[in-house]
Amino acid sequence: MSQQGPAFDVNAMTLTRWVLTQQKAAPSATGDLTQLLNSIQTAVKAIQSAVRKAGIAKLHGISGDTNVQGEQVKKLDVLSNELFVNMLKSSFTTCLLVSEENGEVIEVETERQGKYIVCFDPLDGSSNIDCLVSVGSIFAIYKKQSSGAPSVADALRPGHDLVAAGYALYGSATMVVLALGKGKGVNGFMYDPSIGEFILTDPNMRVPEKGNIYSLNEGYAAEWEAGLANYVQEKKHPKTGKAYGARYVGSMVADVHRTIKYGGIFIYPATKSAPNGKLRLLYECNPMAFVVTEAGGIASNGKIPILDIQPTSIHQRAPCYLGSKKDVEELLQHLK
Ligand code: P6P
Repeated sequence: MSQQGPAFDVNAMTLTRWVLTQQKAAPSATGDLTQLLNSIQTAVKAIQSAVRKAGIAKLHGISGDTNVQGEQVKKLDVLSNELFVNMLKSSFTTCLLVSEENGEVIEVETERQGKYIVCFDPLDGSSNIDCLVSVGSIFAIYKKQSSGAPSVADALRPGHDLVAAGYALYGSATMVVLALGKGKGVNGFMYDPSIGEFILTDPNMRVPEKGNIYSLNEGYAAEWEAGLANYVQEKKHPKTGKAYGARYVGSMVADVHRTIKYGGIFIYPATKSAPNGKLRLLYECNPMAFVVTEAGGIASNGKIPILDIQPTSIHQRAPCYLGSKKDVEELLQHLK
């Protein structure tokens, strides 16, 4: 009798296989980046598991709680940060880490050092966790260029120096989106919990040239510069054509992923009280700008491409206007 049940793909293109394929296609590759990306994959698998059982395991709320076993539970973003730090350090491929959760750079101990610097936000949007809104992890990878011991200068480099960047979205499903630069494009891998692997479901993701969605927090409208206010007004009351739709999750990974998939524009602007906006350059704006740019979109700080900004401190902020080429260009005209 034939076995009934869903077709099982015995040759699935997993993230692990895909990264290995890229390595083998690059003559100078040593396999270190493969090892690094696999360590990020492990951290993401563990985070997605914690995020999805947070309510049950009482992982929500402030740190210091105790769970039913009386164990001290870590706040999800503390847990996520420790997972990233431990997996990256034990990959023997990194020498310096910059985390949203750590005030100073983390230098990897000499005996475990490798040639990469990783800037990451282990759980972006974590303030949304308790109401079950999507959250994400964001990462950006540089190869060390300087000689001698690693220092903060090795992380203070423009985003166009990145060798790879991406994010994990813990949404209705979990997806890793990865860009390796050098024209390799942007690829999306959906997590299949039945086999514990990320499967290539969105090959060669491209940002539509123009969309019909604008995404920003309109609660700050009183603080917007005139150009931005005029742009948003025009999206709502166009002289010709249909008005744009408004979508804003308040979780950068969710808002940017939707912008890549559907097109349109995501904005976290400069305002009168926050002239550099809110989003952090090294581990929010740069990695997202790298992915969006590799997918054919545009990412600007309102004056220059985000990837051209020369960082001066590891937690500095930058205004962020990114998405479909035509939509961002139209906004930039209004900001002039
Ligand atoms: P606001 C989440 O706290 C975050 O860092 C990003 O993920 C998100 O895009 C932004 O802040 C939301 O900020 O001011 O609109 O709540």
